[in-house]
Amino acid sequence: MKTQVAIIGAGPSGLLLGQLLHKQGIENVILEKVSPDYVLGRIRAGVLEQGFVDLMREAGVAERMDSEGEIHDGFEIALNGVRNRIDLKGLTGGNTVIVYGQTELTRDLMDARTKTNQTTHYQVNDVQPHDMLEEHPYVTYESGGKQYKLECDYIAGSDGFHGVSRKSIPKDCITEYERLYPGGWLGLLSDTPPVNPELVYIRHERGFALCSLRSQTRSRYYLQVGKNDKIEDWNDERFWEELKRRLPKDLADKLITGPSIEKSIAPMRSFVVDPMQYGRLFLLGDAAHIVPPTGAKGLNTAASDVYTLYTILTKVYGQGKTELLKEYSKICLRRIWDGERFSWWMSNMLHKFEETSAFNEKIYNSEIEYYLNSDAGRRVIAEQYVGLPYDNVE
Ligand code: RFL
Ligand code: PHB
Repeated sequence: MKTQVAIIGAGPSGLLLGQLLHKQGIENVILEKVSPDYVLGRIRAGVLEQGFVDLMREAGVAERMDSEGEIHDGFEIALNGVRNRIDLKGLTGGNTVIVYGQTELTRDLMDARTKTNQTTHYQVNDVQPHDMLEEHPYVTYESGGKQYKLECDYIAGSDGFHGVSRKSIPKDCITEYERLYPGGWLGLLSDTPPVNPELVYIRHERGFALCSLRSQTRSRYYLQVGKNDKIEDWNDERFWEELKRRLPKDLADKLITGPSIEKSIAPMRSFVVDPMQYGRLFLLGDAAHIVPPTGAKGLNTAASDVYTLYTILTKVYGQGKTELLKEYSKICLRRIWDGERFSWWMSNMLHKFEETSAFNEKIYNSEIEYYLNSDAGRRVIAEQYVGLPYDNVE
């Protein structure tokens, strides 16, 4: 078997890259470890920057996102019971974000791939990239008891944080930067009307909370939980009680609760690998970097990697500009570190970690109060939340 670009992983990064390359006439095959239903069952991101939205449009898969996604002009940060609005549109000269679930956009990308008869092999095992430093790399895998070899020009490693792509690079060729946070996010999805039409991020002495949504009838709430907490410790009743405690009073009074349709705990981690490439293997999205979810940057930083690789490969195949290939990592990492810094900062400002000294707690409280009470401070938050521009690829 032969293709131009072998893509490992059918998450949003791999699927979006595949669709964009297909639009440019660049053939690709996706290899995915689990089933389509399993991929769609993972409830994750909800907030899309303009850059992501533009890529979905360029890929020709934006119809449902444009009709069902909600444009958000602002969001709130509640500090010790007081609500503060960040007017994204006003503070950034007209920029906004779109609330549209990762599950939905993944479904749209999968459907587009099926309609255009592109190949995705689901439930394949032992995926392994080979000869990444050679001119003719290939990927081997097992499916239905048979071994396969997929020859290609380039390999896109978009198989998430636990995937095989990054692990295939010799340790002495990369540097990994990591910060683990003591605790995680417990998320609950319910078919109840959201407590507020816009997102509310909450700093509270009992810990961080977030009120998010998928639509005006479906809510997504999160609570910061301890590092040893397990999902079994949190029945729905305990979740709602704790959320009410952390909400500003007016919101607590109007919170509508209901049975959860999904509940999971996500760890909080900052992670970057440098460089994000090894010969003809290019890492994208969570395979190369992770952020704690506080700034809503995970999927959005993945999108800028997709943009960069897609633009480079289009110029390589269309204009023979192979010299651009070695620029991939450098172009991606500049913007990635912006996303890492913002997510780390938002996490520090809004969470309560046991390891933080009483002095630092006071400093964080003072710092976020300062930002929220200053026009310049709110603008700094708004500009990063809507997403910094993509770097030129040339
Ligand atoms: P994914 O989504 O992890 O997809 C990787 C795919 O690769 C497959 N795979 C393999 N396939 C073949 N062989 C192997 N050996 C393989 N190993 C793995 C996996 O099965 C999977 O299908 O990575 P991708 O595509 O880079 O996408 C990244 C995003 O999923 C992630 O960054 C975001 O979800 C992060 N995130 C958020 N990002 C935002 O931009 N805005 C948000 O509001 C936001 N909220 C969130 C989030 C992540 C969360 N969790 C659970 C970590 C909220 C949460 C709670
Ligand atoms: C979500 O809706 O899942 C969500 C929104 C904003 C975040 C993280 C997650 O910062």
